[in-house]
Amino acid sequence: MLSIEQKHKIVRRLIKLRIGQIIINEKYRKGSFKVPIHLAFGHEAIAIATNFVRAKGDFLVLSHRNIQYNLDSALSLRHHIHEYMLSPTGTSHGKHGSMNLMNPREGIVYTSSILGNNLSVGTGLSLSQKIKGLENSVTFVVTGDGAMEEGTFYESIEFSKSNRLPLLIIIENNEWSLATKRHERRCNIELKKLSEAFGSGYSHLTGNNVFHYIDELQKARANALKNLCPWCIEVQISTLGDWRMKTQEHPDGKFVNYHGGPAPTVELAKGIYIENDSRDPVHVISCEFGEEFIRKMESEILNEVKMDIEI
Ligand SMILES: Cc1ncc(C[n+]2csc(CCOP(=O)(O)OP(=O)(O)O)c2C)c(N)n1
Repeated sequence: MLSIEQKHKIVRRLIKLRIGQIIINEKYRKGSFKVPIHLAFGHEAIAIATNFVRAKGDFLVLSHRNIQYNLDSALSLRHHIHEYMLSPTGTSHGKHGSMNLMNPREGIVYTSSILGNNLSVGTGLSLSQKIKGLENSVTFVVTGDGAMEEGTFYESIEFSKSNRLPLLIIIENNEWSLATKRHERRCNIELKKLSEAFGSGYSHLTGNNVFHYIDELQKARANALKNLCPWCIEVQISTLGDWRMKTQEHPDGKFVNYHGGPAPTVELAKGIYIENDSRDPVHVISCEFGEEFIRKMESEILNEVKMDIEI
């Protein structure tokens, strides 16, 4: 059970992550960065929950869309921004940029821009922990619904089950892969049944409530360790900040997933809320703590950020 102080700290991290992304988006739009970035508005609840639940000695293994995990773990927004400028003062000394950004000091030991590659690397890392006798170490791998189509997804579940490895696979299912919606490109994959077929655990997370996600991840981590098996955690996510293209066929606008690049509809001047429903983790915590509390936190964090970087 989280204390109210712990809850406030978590809310603060979530708002800080949203503000950090908004500021990066502004700078991105102005052409300040040397690398392409995949923003993750709407992915904040699962990222904060994962970083909160990870124990010392656990590994986190990421893919191209990793800002939500890395920015929350970064020493400061300034260090993170410097990394995107490929500056030696960046989080990773300007060597990894965005799509391969890792932070081993904070347990983010590998990040890959090669779709699906992080699953096999994560499985191997988990095996190495077992060989070293580090029995309490869990490896978290984050992937998307598109990456699930890579063969290594299935091989990694099979391998970690066969070798009794506690591997937590977090699938951020935003229903999109580049410019195609899931149903446009493939059949539905019933991940619950697939997990059962391998003897892997499965959890389905919806609603973007960071505290609920923490609960569920803690249970999944404990179960994966107890049963020494992989655990798939499918998280329903909407990547926010999209735009709508008016066409003859879609006079009200066809949804366009911006995948990478600046989010066209997000602006610092509009504040930290992007949607007024459960797709937006900021809206969800606002329902629990009240808008006034969130706005106060927003302005405190913005003041801190202004002292740290030039907006
Ligand atoms: C092996 C490989 N194939 C193709 C790509 C190109 N690519 C980059 S991101 C992406 C789509 C990823 O979709 P998803 O896993 O759903 O993540 P999302 O971007 O939606 O968060 C593709 C096909 C790649 N990076 N690596």
